Amino acid sequence: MTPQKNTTLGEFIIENQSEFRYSSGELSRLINSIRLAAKVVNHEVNKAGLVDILGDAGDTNVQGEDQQKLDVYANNAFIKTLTNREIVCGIASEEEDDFITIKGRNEKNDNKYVVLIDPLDGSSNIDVNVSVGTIFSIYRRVTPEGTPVTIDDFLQPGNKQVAAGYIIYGTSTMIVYTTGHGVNGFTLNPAIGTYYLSHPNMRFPENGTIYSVNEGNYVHFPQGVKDYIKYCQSEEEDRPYTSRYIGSLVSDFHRNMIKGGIYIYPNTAKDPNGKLRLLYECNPMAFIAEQAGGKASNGFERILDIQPTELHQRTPFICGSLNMVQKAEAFMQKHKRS
Ligand code: P6P
Repeated sequence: MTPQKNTTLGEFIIENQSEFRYSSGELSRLINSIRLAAKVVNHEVNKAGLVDILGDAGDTNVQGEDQQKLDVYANNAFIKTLTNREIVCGIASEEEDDFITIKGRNEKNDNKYVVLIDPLDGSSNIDVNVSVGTIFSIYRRVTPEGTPVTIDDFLQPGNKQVAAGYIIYGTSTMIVYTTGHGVNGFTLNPAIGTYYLSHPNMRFPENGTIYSVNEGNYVHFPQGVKDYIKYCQSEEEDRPYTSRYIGSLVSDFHRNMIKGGIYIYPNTAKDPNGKLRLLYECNPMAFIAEQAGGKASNGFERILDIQPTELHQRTPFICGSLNMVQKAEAFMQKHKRS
């Protein structure tokens, strides 16, 4: 049943609590804590040009990327909010070299969930006032409650996620998430700080005419990706398609889910495993894509079935409208995996 528009996020969580297998209320509290952190980050993102929060934080993260001040701010805001709510037993973040262990009120490790997060995706867009986002992925721990979390709690395949979502700080601020029962989008009314259900039961159109890829790297792409891009640009049938690339995965994904489209970040000689991180970018976006009727792979296998081996591992990523992803995979699979 499609939920009614204008339901608030809080009402929606309560109304759908029973849908969640472990309906102990903890996941609801977890989603609520993400909602709060998103408001805090949104407040800073929206006034980034006005305060000394732009520019480089003077440090680099584990990815070797310059940390923007808002990266650090967003990372701290989500970690602080998730820690204070005593629901998670561990957090892994793009901005943290290793995972963070969180103890409960009684100094025990008896919370049930781990959260993996890209606190500010697309941060290179911050200084030029282009939309950015937060991506989150939630799992139940696999190690015994009461014991300290281990890396095994984080290295779970994406098909074990219990929830995933993103916040997009764009012309409006939205939370889009799934708990495995479809995808719903909530838009923030900044005047009162409340999120309202604006996009119930979001679905990827099966077909689309938008392709999102950084064509500046074209010469370094695998042959199958080059062939697919030339297919998109050919004058036959319903083509040429339109090329749109924002430089923020959350923004390109969100537009493609609404209008129909495909996002591709392939491997290259420079980045043999691609650029995007499996655990806190590709797995959550793949879970959302599949829940919305779309598809996500590395060109050869389903993203959600990849067994992770490292916290910050990368993967080639193809995601979007079902028929477009299948077409791209067909081109890629004509060539041996590079
Ligand atoms: P490039 C942002 O850093 C990000 O992880 C995605 O959000 C975005 O789509 C991609 O990298 C942009 O990378 O190499 O095209 O600038």
